[in-house]
Amino acid sequence: MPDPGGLRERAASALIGARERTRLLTGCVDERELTAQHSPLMSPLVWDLGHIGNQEEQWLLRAVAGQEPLRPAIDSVYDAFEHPRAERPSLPLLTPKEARAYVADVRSRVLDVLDAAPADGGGGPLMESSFAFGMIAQHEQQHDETMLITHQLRRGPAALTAPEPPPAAPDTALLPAEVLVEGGPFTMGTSTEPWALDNERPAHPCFVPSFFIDTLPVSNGAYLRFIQDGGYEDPRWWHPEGWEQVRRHSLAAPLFWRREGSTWTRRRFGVEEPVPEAEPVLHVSWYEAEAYAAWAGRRLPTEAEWEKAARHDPVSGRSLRYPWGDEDPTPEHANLGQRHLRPAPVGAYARGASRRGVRQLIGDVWEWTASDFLPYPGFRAFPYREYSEVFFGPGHKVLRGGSFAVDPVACRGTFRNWDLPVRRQIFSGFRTARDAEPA
Ligand code: AVJ
Ligand code: FE
Repeated sequence: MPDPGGLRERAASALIGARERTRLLTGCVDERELTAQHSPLMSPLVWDLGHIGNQEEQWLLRAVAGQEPLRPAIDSVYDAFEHPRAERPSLPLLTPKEARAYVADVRSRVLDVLDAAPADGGGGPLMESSFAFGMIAQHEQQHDETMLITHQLRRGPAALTAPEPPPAAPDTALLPAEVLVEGGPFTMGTSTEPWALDNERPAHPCFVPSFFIDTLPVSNGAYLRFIQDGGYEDPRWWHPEGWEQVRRHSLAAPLFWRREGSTWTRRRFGVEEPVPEAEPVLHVSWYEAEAYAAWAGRRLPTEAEWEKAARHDPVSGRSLRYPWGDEDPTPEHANLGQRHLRPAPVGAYARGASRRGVRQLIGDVWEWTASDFLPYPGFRAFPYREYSEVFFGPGHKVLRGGSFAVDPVACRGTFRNWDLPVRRQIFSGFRTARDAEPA
């Protein structure tokens, strides 16, 4: 079939890229480790695998192509809303062998559907279903990030390796600590990004007063000074619920850190190593990020501030797709796609800087914002309420920018992630902001 606009090619390569990563994450440990629960916070890896295939079957084979269910009996097993993660090991899961056969069967049928879809550059059937293919590729990539978190929580020797990320750019020491973003309106969200999910839509004007934002994410070295200054012992810096967490769980540092006399080490994908001071801090909760910011005399940026810093071009007044412009990310722009198993040092990726010079907004670490996860004005849930709508409200905080574990297909200047403020097994860090004094 012809492929005007390259829609078919883009969808196929996004699906194939996601599956290569899934195969790596589920192929580097044995059967026992695939079915084990490495943490009550996570599913067994084999559940994620079956769920990836089941969502693909439901949204592409059944909804788009109108096919009959392949295995209707397993729908409920892989329904994330029916079963919380902690109880998934006790479900009648497909075995690793069965799950692999199932996802491969679904995928070969999906590629046939894609191949046969009538192409119509003018917004015909392929254009319309292109979103569904993009959504499913993003869904698989999101579960690949979830599986990478499971790998990080897993005990035992390393199962994954990757080359080191690039160093900080030579100009890092000369960068200003913060950047001014002048007050005024900008366009938040998108109505044109073809694979943007429901919560990123629609584009709408948003007025943001002047503020300063950190040029770089907060580093381990800076976070260590908070620890050494008694940050975890002083309720002044903490949200009451954050302080409650500190006391109940005796928190004293980010997750996976361990004190060895006067030095700190951390466990990273099965390897114990000294905490690298120049790297963005990772595995902190929203409460820890907020406490650090209070201690530093600053605050977390709101979600609108983060997006304006990342997308607004002060010259044209337009909102860009990415901090550097409208081109898709390359390995020169950002640390994405699990090419590396860690963030790059702060100051890396000079080519990925925003128009105002803010670095590493995309990739490296997810950045906590001050904001609750809420719908934009004009929000419409699609294709299902359970993707975003059921999570709206004060219980979930927004994270922006994506981590080293996020694939470019699931990462844009408009992309919104969310989680509970206590969560810290995720690849989360932050940067800080402050109000600009009125001129
Ligand atoms: C957007 C990362 C919060 O993993 O819970 C996966 C993505 N939604 N399957 C999640 C998602 C349905 C979601 N997050
Ligand atoms: Fe899912």
